[in-house]
Parts: sequence; C-alpha cells; structure tokens
Amino acid sequence: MGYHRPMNTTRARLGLITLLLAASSAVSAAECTAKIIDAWVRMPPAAMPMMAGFGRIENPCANPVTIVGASSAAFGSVEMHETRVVDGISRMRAVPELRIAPGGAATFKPGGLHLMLMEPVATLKPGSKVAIEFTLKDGGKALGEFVVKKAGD
Ligand SMILES: [Cu+2]
Repeated sequence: MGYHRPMNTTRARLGLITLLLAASSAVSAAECTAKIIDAWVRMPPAAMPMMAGFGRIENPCANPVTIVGASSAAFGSVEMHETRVVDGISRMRAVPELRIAPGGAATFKPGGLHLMLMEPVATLKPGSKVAIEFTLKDGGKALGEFVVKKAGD
C-alpha cells in the first residue's frame, strides 16, 4: 500500500489543480450579471395586496442572460408579468422566463412587462427603497434597487 501512496498523491494533486482551474473559470463567467437601472415600485392609490415594479434590465455580458424568477424580503411573492390587450380587454399573464441577448435590455413599464409584487410585508413609504433580487438560469443573481413612488408621480 505504502509504495503507491506517492503516485496517488501526485495524481490527487493534478486532479485538484484541474478542479481549481475549472472552478476559477466558472466564477469569472458567473461574475457578469444583469444590471437593473431606473427601477421603481408604483404605490397603489389605496392599500392593496399587490403593486407593480418597473425598470430596465440590461445584459452587459457576452452570453445571454435568462431571468427565471425574482424575490424580495419586502414581499411574500414576486412574479414577472406581461400586460396584453386582447379583444379590448387588458389581461396579465405570468412570464416564467425572460431571455435577454448579449448587449440587449428588457424594459418593464406600465402597460407591458412588470413585476407583480404581492403580499407586501409592511406599508411602503414614497421615496424609500426596496431590494428585489432576480434569479438567473445559470444560478447567478442580479440585485435591483427599486425606489417607491406614488401612482401618478
Ligand atoms: Cu401583473
């Protein structure tokens, strides 16, 4: 047994180096993430169990970024929705995945894509900020800071 140990150790070291190299390249790829800019939450005119979040999500990375979910400590549930007018009636549908091409962007705006923010934990104050974290398909995260604004502001 003892005779084989030096060789096994060398093999183990080589294996470890290979693993470390693989891990470091994976980290550098994951470092590039989506950027959330001009983000805001629209306060409902009256106390309601849901409100909407808007903003622009940019992908500055070399690879496509796919958002698969969002969450916030300020809300029980956060979903990506899209408003569409069908037969003159405005309807919302859930958007389970949102792919943004390299160098591209997605705009969340009233009447279109929006974040549906449900079950607010506390009453939001105009001018305060809410953190919303987006989950990416590759396991990465993107953090957005949303400013609370009154409807109509
Ligand atoms: Cu909605």
